[in-house]
Amino acid sequence: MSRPTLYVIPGSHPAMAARRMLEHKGIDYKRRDLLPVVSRGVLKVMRFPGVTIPSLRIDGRRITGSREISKALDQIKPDPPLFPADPAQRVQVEDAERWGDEILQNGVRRILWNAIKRDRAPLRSYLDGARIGVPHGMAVATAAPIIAAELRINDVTDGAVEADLAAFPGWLDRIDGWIEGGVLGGEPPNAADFQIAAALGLAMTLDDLRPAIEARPAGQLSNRLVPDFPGKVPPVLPAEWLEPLTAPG
Ligand SMILES: N[C@@H](CCC(=O)N[C@@H](CS)C(=O)NCC(=O)O)C(=O)O
Repeated sequence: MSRPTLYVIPGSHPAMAARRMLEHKGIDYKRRDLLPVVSRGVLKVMRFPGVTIPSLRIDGRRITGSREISKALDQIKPDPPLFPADPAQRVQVEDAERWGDEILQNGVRRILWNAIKRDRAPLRSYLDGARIGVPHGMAVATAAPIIAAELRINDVTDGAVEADLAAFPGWLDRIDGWIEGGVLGGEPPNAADFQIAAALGLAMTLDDLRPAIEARPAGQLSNRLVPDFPGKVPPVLPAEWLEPLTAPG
């Protein structure tokens, strides 16, 4: 098999999930770092089936989407498996992975872009170790149109982000429940573990969110599977939006 290429955006949580899954499988790959929005054009020209990150070129196949990638990796290299062999357990992992993609991943993305809208300087910290073809300082200085596009593409309204933060404690309860029930946090880690751990890894790069996450089983799972998520955003979100996360009990 020629060396697969994984297309990522620095700081992308589903891309981090794909990276960790490839590493977990022991599949050597090339990483190509792209800037948001620019990524859409590149993936289109390369005839991927979608325009989002992560996308993976492997074994002559072009795959777009973190969940499509987890499935394909198990077909291409079954060991160690990303999905349990037992059909009932597999459904539980698929459900948790889907929730991690559709609910948690989108919520964390909206929260991050809302924070970046308020202070763009931390963008640079997400570029650590990335090769984007332009100096990192220049990328941040010229990021305004990219930020505006991401706010639009991802429906990042203040109302949506306030609602995401209100829902966040319930999301953490759900993840802790899955860990307690053995759907997440087992050995070997499954596709839902990687999907959810990567989203929480990105969430914990925000100083506003980390204290509410890191000590919980969910936060520990993330730190174990994605210990080095680059990026750091100092406190920037309105204090009243964070009350659901800081309220005792
Ligand atoms: N839910 C999909 C979505 C991916 C997604 O929206 N990726 C973002 C990066 S986190 C992206 O491609 N953003 C660039 C853009 O939309 O221009 C997955 O898990 O693969």
